[in-house]
Amino acid sequence: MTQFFSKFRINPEAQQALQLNKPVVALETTVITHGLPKPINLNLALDMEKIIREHGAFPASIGVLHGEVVIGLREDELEELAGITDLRKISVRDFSAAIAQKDSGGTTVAGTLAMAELAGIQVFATGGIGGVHRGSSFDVSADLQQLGRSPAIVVCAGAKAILDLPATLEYLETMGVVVVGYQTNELPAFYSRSSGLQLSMRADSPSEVAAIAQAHWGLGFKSAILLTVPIPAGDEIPHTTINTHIEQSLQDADHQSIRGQAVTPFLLNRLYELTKGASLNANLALLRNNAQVASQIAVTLKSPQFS
Ligand code: PSU
Ligand code: MN
Repeated sequence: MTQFFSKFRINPEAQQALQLNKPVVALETTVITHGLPKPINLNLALDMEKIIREHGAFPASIGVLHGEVVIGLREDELEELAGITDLRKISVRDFSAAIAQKDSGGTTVAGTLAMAELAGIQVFATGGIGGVHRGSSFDVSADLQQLGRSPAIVVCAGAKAILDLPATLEYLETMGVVVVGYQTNELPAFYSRSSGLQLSMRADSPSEVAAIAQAHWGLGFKSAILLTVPIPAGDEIPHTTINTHIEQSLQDADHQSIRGQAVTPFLLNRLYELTKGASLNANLALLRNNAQVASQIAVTLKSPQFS
């Protein structure tokens, strides 16, 4: 049988950290290419990497540059990704085209998870995952499928209320994803700390999270642990405030017939406009917070108790 090897590059620092069994935290790049406005996107990416280092772990931002999958983008490479408009948004189905056509792009949660698994990275920090979109359009993010396939701890602030949150939770259950509330019993709703949806599992410390992961993977399961961390209280936008804006942005998307991959970036941008920037501040705060929690967990996973 013919063997194909796609181009795949791990930067020397991340490579060495992995070889020496040091804690590494993967980061996605769709949030940079499609989720945040310039130039805040680059600052945020560098900020998250800094936070991860300050907490004793190594960051590995993952993306695709000129047809090459890169694990651990250098600062100049992050700058390049953050600076170009109209880059690809790379989910599982999109790698092949990006590689064959030597394109660049940001990897989604699904795409990043798949590459983190290939590289042997166990912890991944992001903002919010994709999910089941509202309505009956069959728009279900590939993030949910990939969470069912890749054994990693994915640290997020839940999923945004632009999605159908109850359906998203059901889908995660179907995929065998372990959804854990971090210091909460409820699924956080990204901008808001609560959604009213109860979770079956809660963990209050990094070692409780690590113990859950060890038990799950120890039984041979390959799915992810989705650690849902509420946005810090001071940065929260209350449900009632954000909901009217969400309804408005969903209506706008519908009227403008926004479909497919464009839906999530459109809604994020519309919310940013409607909240006059407040949604952006919340988004940045929860991303930083998730980088911190993820690095604490990565460090704990490498402690003698768990490795
Ligand atoms: N949620 C956010 N910001 C983002 C995304 C999600 O708050 O930028 C990105 C993530 O990369 C996620 C992707 O994986 O959007 C989901 O896109 P879709 O719904 O097309 O699967
Ligand atoms: Mn979609």
